[in-house]
Amino acid sequence: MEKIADMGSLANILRSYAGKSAMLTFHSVGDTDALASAIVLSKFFRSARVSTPDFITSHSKNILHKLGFNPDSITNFFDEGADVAVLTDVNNLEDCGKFSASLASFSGELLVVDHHSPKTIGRQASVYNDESRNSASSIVFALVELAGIKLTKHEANLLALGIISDSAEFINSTPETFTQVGKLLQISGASYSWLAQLLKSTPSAEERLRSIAELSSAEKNIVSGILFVYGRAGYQANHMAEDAIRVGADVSLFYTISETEISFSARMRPEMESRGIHLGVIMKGLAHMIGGSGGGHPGAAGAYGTAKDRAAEFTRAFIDEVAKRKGPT
Ligand SMILES: [Mn+2]
Repeated sequence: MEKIADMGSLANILRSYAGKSAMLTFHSVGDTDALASAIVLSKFFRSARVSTPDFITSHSKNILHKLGFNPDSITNFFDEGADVAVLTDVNNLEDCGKFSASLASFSGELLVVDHHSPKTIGRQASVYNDESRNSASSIVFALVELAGIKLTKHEANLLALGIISDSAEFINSTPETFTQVGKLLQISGASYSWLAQLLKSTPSAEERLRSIAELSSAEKNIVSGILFVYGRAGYQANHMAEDAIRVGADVSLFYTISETEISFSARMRPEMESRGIHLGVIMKGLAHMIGGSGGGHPGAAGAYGTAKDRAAEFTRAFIDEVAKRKGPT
């Protein structure tokens, strides 16, 4: 594993890849930042495919669709034949779910572009990690500018949404966040209110009714001063978890069960991060309980696995882990 010292060196590496083919991928359950950074980075290659280890969130799927991209072009095909595999928005193989093993044995080069705290990768890889940036999309836009690559209006909007969504709509931002989003809006000609609307797309009356019903039947408990809201979601666990935070929960955890697996989504109010709680770390640590994998960001994370009957144990362990981490670090 080789650390790439600065963005100039990263740009040089990408320049040297111009004639190559690439497969770009990201953490399991790809979000808007993961997708935006992968899709725009693919411009640096002669040919490229963006693949997800499992699926992408329905929210980001919706965003792709509304911005004029084809969400079905993102498949979960692992391209063994690519010259280069690129990981964005993730810096370890474990969080790449079903692609982990294939990435470990991938015979081509591996390039990592990420903004999370650095991790070790147990294989040859070139790694660019910039924790000072709040999103992978922010790194990719800086890179695009440095390399003098032109963005289409769609791409500019997508990168802007990657940055905005990972900054929790500017809550975790730096002056650079605003500068970049400003430049991207200039390129696309879109208004901020239109983009912000895409992040909030109002569900149908039926969907909202279901959310309210599910939220009111969810479990609610205060443990160590933390308000937890949790339970089974009939439809989309991530939306339920987000709704719970919106109505005042400190931490939420919802799951869905499909024919083959159980899938959890956890969310947390941003202020809780100062207590040293990192949901991504917690979900990753507990995923073995459901025979699968997990991970994500401090305030938004997921886990899925095949042990469909372990929902209650997983939930209990999750609450214990979060409550234990209470207190400033
Ligand atoms: Mn990200």
